[in-house]
Amino acid sequence: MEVQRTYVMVKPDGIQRRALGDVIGRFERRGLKLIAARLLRIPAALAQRHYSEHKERPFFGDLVEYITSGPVLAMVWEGPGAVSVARAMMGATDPQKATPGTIRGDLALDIGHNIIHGSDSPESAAREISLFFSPAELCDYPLVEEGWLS
Ligand code: IDP
Ligand code: MG
Repeated sequence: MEVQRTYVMVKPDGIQRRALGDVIGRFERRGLKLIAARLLRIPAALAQRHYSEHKERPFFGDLVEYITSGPVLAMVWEGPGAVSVARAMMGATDPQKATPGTIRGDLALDIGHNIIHGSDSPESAAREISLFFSPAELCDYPLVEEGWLS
């Protein structure tokens, strides 16, 4: 499987719920590699760009308000098939429909407070990574276990 990078973000409710260690631990245990991480309060203009595909949706205003309501942890994770692997680990957008064992299925109850974001395609990943990180902030380094994972 092709090595990919994906943009993952623990949303403000995930930070308030003290879910950072759990979420990061899941990605580490799966074998993905952390390439970049930054804690930030997203400015409204950046939130609108990040979620621009949803700008006509009725929940867009609430979504921007939610994602800017406190700090988020922005991350880039890398590994074979990282984009779809991360999406599967997150579970369905609506936590009511998310399978137990997934992040949303284990930690969330409400679509308006679903803990985590992950890119939905390699193209979205490239766009979202570039919104939150400069190329120099992406760390390229080997992990000794890589030969055991791919
Ligand atoms: P995703 O986060 O699983 O990719 P999207 O459809 O891209 O799901 O929606 C982006 C985010 O918008 C969701 O994670 C959720 O926070 C919010 N959202 C999506 N649909 C609704 C809704 O019907 N009501 C409120 N918020 C929603
Ligand atoms: Mg999405």
